[in-house]
Amino acid sequence: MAARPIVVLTGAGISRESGLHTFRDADGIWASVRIEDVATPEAFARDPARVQAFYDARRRGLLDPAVRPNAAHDALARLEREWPAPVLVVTQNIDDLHERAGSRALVHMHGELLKARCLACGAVSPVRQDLAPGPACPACGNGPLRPHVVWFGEMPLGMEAIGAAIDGCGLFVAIGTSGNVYPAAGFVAQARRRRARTVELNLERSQGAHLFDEGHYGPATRVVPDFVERLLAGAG
Ligand code: BJW
Repeated sequence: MAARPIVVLTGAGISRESGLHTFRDADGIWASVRIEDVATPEAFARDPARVQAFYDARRRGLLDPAVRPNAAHDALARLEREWPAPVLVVTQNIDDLHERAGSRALVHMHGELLKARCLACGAVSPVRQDLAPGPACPACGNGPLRPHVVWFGEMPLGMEAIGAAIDGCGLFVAIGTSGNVYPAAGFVAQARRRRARTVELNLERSQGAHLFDEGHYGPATRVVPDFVERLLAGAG
């Protein structure tokens, strides 16, 4: 039978072994900072300096030379290169580790830490420096910049393309995500309605594990390369 398109949804767990924190694990980001203080438009309106400092620190962390793509990112880039049908990676992560590993068909549904958005003209521009104190918008020259990330209550990016890809896929794989945050947590149900095979790859069973046809559990650097190897060998 002809190979069918694949959609891969990734979350913070895939980047954990690259040195970046997850959100809801015991040592995760939300254990030390409240969502309401840093990850909502209301928080930014109330205390922009605090929100900018939170993302400035994470941007500096991402740019640390020790933070590099791991074997799981590499395996997904290989899958895209070698699978005979389209492979789309939809990531909730704002890091750039998928691109650095070589993934090209990629949607950052929760935005990108290395981009900023102008509050005046809306232009999105690359950024590697702190936004506090902020540089001016390179497009209009005067607007203040905010991180180009999707906070709670804001619309995730690329939803139309993601929906179309899930509707047309034969395999949906979720990697390193707890399934707590919508709309991403609902993608598996959409894939099931379209009769795609659904697979969870995670450190442990997520709260939505029962929604998947199968699960493989362990660190992403082990389970993702193993799964990709089996898929490409035709025994997936
Ligand atoms: C490993 C591992 C290893 C560890 N190997 N695995 C009530 C019901 C339903 C929905 C809502 C509701 N009330 C509000 C909503 C909507 C809301 C929402 O979902 N809230 C829930 C909390 C209930 N969602 C929104 O507001 C979204 N927008 C929206 O819905 O717009 C309206 C809309 C309507 C219709 C269609 C479309 C849209 C926006 C959500 C924005 C999320 N933003 C954040 C922060 C910004 C970016 C940033 O700062 O980085 O995005 S929150 C945070 O959570 C971040 C992540 O992308 C996201 C998901 O987290 P993730 O990746 O799953 O991480 P963890 O930590 O939760 O899980 C890690 C997993 O890895 C764990 O399972 C570990 O076991 C595993 N792991 N080590 C493999 N080595």
